[in-house]
Amino acid sequence: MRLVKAVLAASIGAAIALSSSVQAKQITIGFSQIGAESEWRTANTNDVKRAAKENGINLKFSDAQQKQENQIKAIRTFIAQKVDLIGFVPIVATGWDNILREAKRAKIPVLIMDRDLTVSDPSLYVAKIGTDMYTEGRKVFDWLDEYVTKNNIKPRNGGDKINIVILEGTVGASATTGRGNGFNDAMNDSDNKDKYKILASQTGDFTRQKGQEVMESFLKSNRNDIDVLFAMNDDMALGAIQAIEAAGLKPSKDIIIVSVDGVKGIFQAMMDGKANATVECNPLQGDLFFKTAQKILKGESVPKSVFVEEGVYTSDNAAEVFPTRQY
Ligand code: GZL
Repeated sequence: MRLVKAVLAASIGAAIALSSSVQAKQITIGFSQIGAESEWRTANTNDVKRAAKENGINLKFSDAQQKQENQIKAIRTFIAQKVDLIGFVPIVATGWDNILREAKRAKIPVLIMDRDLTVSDPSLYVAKIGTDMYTEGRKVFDWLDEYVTKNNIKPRNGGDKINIVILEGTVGASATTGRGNGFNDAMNDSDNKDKYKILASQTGDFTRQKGQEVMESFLKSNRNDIDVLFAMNDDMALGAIQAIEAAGLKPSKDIIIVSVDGVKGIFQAMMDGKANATVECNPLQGDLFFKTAQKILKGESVPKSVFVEEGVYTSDNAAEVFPTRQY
């Protein structure tokens, strides 16, 4: 009987030691971030690093400086380092199949954050944590149409069309295609679709500088015809505001300005009377990302795609909401 008790005690001891060693083994995650092109991206990066720390993750973080080839190199390095899991934000939607096959051969799970990707085999990544960019685009048009109707906005040039210019995001990025498709579909579904005309649409690559430059070119060719700017992120809208003022026009009055993200800079512009509305795209995805990663590494099943919460903010509620903003 004493032998049985001794064996039982030893095996319980071994089980406790094993479980503590499993718990003690810190998870190592390799994460490839796009770069630092916008206030949104900086907030996203800060939240990833905060959440990794708070979730006890050993984070290997790589900044790709806006280049897909740098992301591919970073993922290959993570594979060589035998990390437990690979996370990345796909700067553009395509061109990932080969490197993700290498990760699959190395039996390293891949979890996507923020932007979406298109692969030939959905098993090349486990899941995606991000935002619903198509709905963000639809929300932009729905807000604009309600604003134009409620305020009885008329074309500045006396014509019969409300003329819209669009500052697009990075070419090939899911945020660009999603928001563009959402905006266009909402317009085409609207009873008021014949009121609007898209005068020009060009990439500003999600940066403030390019947004200003492209808006300057729009104004050069259509100064007195533009009624609305839809900027696919707030940073490009902030650059465009500088161009609009330099052209002697009043942003948010002569030209209605609606954008996406909800960063502090656009809240300040709305409070200054220089922007009209922003559709939130929530960058605070870190906790959801690392909790999902931990589930994956425990062998638990997770949904293929999870969206974080987001709202719409206007110059009417900017001052009230501003103190609560986290990014
Ligand atoms: C959207 C994100 C976009 C932001 C931009 O989820 O990928 O990239 O809207 C950022 O500000 O550059």
